Amino acid sequence: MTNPIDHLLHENRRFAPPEQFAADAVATADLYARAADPEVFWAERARETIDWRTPFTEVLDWSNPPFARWFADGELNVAYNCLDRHVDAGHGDRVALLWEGEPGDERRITYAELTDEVKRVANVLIGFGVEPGDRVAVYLPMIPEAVAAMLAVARVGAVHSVVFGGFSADSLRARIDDAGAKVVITADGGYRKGKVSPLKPAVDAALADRGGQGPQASVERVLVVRRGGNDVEWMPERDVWWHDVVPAASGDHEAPAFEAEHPLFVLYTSGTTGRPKGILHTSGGYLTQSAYTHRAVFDLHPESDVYWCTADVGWITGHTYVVYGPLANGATQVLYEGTPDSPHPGRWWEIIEKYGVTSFYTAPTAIRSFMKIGRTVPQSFDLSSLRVLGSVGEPINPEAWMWYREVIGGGTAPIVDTWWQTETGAIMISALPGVTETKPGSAQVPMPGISVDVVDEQGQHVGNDAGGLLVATKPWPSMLRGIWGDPERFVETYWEKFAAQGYYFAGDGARRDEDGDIWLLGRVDDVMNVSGHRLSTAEIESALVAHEATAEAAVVGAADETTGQAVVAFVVLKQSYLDRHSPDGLAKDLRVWVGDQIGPIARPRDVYIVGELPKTRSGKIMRRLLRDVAEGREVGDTTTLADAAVMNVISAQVR
Ligand code: 7RM
Repeated sequence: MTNPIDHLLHENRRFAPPEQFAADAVATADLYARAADPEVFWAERARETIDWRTPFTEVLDWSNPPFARWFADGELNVAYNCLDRHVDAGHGDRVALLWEGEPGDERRITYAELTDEVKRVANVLIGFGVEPGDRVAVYLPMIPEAVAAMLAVARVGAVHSVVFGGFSADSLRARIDDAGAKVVITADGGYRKGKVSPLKPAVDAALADRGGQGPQASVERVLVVRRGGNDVEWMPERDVWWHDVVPAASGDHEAPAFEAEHPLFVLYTSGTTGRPKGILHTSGGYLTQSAYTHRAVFDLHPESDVYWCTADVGWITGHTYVVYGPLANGATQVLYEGTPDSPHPGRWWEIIEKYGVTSFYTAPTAIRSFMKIGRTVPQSFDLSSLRVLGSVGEPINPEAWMWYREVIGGGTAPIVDTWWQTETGAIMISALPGVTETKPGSAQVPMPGISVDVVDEQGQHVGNDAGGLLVATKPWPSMLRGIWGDPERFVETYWEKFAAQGYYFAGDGARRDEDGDIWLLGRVDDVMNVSGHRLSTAEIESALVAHEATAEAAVVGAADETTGQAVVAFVVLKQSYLDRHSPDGLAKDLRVWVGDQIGPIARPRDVYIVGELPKTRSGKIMRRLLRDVAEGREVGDTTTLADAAVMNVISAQVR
C-alpha cells in the first residue's frame, strides 16, 4: 500500500498571531530548539512547574518498555502543588473557581478557601479508612465539590476514578467493580436542562445487594453532597452527608509526599468495542505535562486571565484542563454546571461576558451546534475579552474553525487545535498561540518535547503531503502507565502494531501537508475504502460542512457491490438555511458539491438529511451506528449515546 490514506482537500489560509500577543507570549519560538533533547527539556519543565518534596535525579526510565517511569526517585504531593503552595506564595485571595450553577446561583472560591476545604475532605477520607493506593469513585455534577473531591483523594495518595454524572447505574457499577472502589463521592442530584437530574439513586442501584450474583460491592462509604435538593434514600451505616462531616472535620492536614510514579487516577474510556478500559495515570510526569501545556498552549498569565474549559470533570479534558493543569498554574477559572442552552441558547456567551473570560477551550461539536442555530445569538453578547480559543475532541473542519475565529474570536484571537487522548494525558499536538501561523483545520505541530510521526502500515515515515497512521515515537511524561488490572491489553492495544519500532499507536489517521503540518483524519476504524482509495471521514465531512446549507456532517463507508464501499453521508442543516430554502433537491446538490470540492471518488452515494447526529456523551460522533443504518442492519449497542432516541429517528428517516 503506497498511500495509506488519500488526501483530497487543500487549505491555504494562514493567520499569524497578533503582534502584541506574540510580544507578551508565554511560549516562544526558541522552545523547539530547547527541546532538542526531550529528556533535558522535560526535566527542566518538571523542576520549574512542580514543587518537589524530594528532587528527582532520574528523568526517564525506559528499561522496561512500554512501562515508562518518569522522575521516579522524586517525591511530591499533587494536591499541595495545586493548592497550598499558591497560598504559601501569597496568592490565597486569588479566585480559583468562578462557579456558575445552571439555575444562575454562583460561588467564588479562592485558593485559600479551596485549600481549606480539600484539607477537611482529606481528613474525612482518612476517617473512612482510605489509605494510599485505595480507589475512590467520584460521581458528581460540575460543582466545586467535584474539584475538591478529586484533589482530596489525590492529597491522601488514593486513586480517583471519576465517572461522568450522565452515566447509568450499570456503567457506574462496572467501573466501581473494576477498580474495587472503597468509597463513592456523589450528590443527591445536579441541574441539567432546567431540571434536577438525580445521581444518588444510581449509586444506590449500582451498590444494591447482588443476591450472590457477581462480585460483592467493595464500597464501604458513600459521601453525599446536597445539590439538587431531591429526596434520596439513605443507608445510615454507609451514607454520610458532606455538609455534616466536611465543615466539622479538622482543617489541618499536612500533605504527605508520594513517589512520582504513585498512581493518581484511573479514567475509563469506552473505546469502540468491549469492556471499558481503566486508563491509569501517575503523579509527577502527568502533573508536569498538564501544567506546562496548559500554560504554554493557553498563554496563561495567571494574574490577569480568566480561563474557561467547558469539559466535564468526567472526561480527561476535565481532569487535565479543569483540575490539574489550571490549578497547578494558579489560574482563575470558570466552572459551569449546566448545558450550553439552558435556560437560553446564549448561556455560554452570557457567561463569557459576565466573567470577562479571556481563554476559552471547547469542542468542535459545540461550535458546530452553535453554527446550526446561527451567529445572531453569540453576537448579542460582548465577547471582546476573549484572546485565545482552543478546540479539542474531534477534527475541527476549516468551516467551523473560521466561524469560531470570526464570530467568537472577533477575527483576531488565535485558535489552538489541540490533539491528544485520555491515554496521552495531556496535549501532544498544537500550535503555540504566540508563535505558530495557524491554519484552519490542522492541529499542526507536536508540542516541544513531544515526538510524533505519520507512518504507513509498516511503520515507515510517510513524508510530506501523504496520509497514514499517527504514532508517538518517544515516551512522554503524561503517558498512560497501563490499563487498570490488564497489562496485556495495554501492550496489545497500543504497542503491538509497531512493536518493531517501539512506537505508540494512537488509532487515528493523519496526514502531513506540504509544509509538514499534521492534519487529523479521524479514527482509523472509520476510514472508508472506495474502489481501492482509502478516504478519511474528516475530509469529506469538511467538504459537506463547507456548503452554506450544512452545519454538521458524518460520513461512513457502506458495503457496495461495485466499489467495495460507498460513501454515505448524514447531514444536519443550518437553521438560517431552512428559514429561507426548502431542503428538496439538496441531497443531490450536496453530492455534486462534494464531487466538485474534492473529486468524484469522494462523492457520496447517498446523502441523508437528518435532525441530529448520534454522539457520545462527550460529543464525539458515533459513526459505527450510522454504518449499521447505512448497511440496513439492526442498530448496535447504543448505551454510550448521549440521546438514545436519536438513532430511532435517523433509522426511520432513512427507511
Ligand atoms: C482529549 C480527548 C481521543 C480521540 C483521539 C482523536 C480525537 C481529540 C482531536 C481529535 C482531531 C483534535 N480525549 N481527537 N482531539 N481529533 N483533532 N484536536 O478527546 O480520549 O476522549 O478522545 O479524540 O480521535 O484519538 S479522548
